[in-house]
Amino acid sequence: MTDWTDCLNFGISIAKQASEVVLLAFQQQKDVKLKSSPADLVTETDQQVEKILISAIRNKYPDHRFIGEESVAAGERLELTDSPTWIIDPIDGTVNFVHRFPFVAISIAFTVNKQTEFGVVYSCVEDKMFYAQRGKGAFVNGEPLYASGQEDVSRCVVVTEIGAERDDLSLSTMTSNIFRLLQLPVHGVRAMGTAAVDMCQVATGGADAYYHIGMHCWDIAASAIIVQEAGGVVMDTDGSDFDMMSRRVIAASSSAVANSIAHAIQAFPCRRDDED
Ligand code: LIP
Repeated sequence: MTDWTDCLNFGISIAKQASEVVLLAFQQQKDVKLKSSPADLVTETDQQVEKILISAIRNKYPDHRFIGEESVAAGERLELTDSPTWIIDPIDGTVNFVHRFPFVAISIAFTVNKQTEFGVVYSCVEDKMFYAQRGKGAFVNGEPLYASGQEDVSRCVVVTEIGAERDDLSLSTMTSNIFRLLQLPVHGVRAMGTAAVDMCQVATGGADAYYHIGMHCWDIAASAIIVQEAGGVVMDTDGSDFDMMSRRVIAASSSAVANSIAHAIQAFPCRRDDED
């Protein structure tokens, strides 16, 4: 079995280096462009950081492949193969970044044979480096992470996102899902504006669950393994196995909480990430 620790350490070091570009631009005026909706934003910094990360990795590992948010937005085919693949979100929380809301992350996952070997989520403004390697636990700034283990959904803080969709069906499903959860009831519902950091809150035990429909593989691939390695559970919102391409995820402190949320919420249709 190959040990991917060197790749993990490299991922951590380039995330840290690239964060200098993010933090410098964070305070400045940005040139903002729209992608799929009026709430799906991109800046020059997103594109610049993705290029920095990909070129650094390509120099060191010329045979490895990439799935990058901005490369896909620019027309590159999104295909997860068995080859070693880096799945990159250069700035998760671009809306936060544009508004200087202080939760933005560089998210890097690494897969081999379509299985995630490690994930790195660097929450740049907070200076929190979350990472996990398959079978080796999850950490933040070197300290081990543990999910809360909570089993009773009515005692949970649940994180979710409003998302970028603005069509009537997505909006009404998303808001009625929050209503349904509050009716269970849960202790609270939160949204930090970045799926990667949201899911890492489940890994810390600060939140007990996270669910979202409509995000992409680069938003959640890294944080999914961080939650799992912290002892949490990750599944599809329909209760089936987690599939990073399905654009639906529940991350939770326990199977009981994940299943309670899966029963409570409804999904709206969205194309899979790997659909042509
Ligand atoms: C965003 C997410 C955010 C989610 C949006 C979007 P981006 O990623 O992390 O939490 O609600 O749907 O995917 O575009 O900032 O990388």
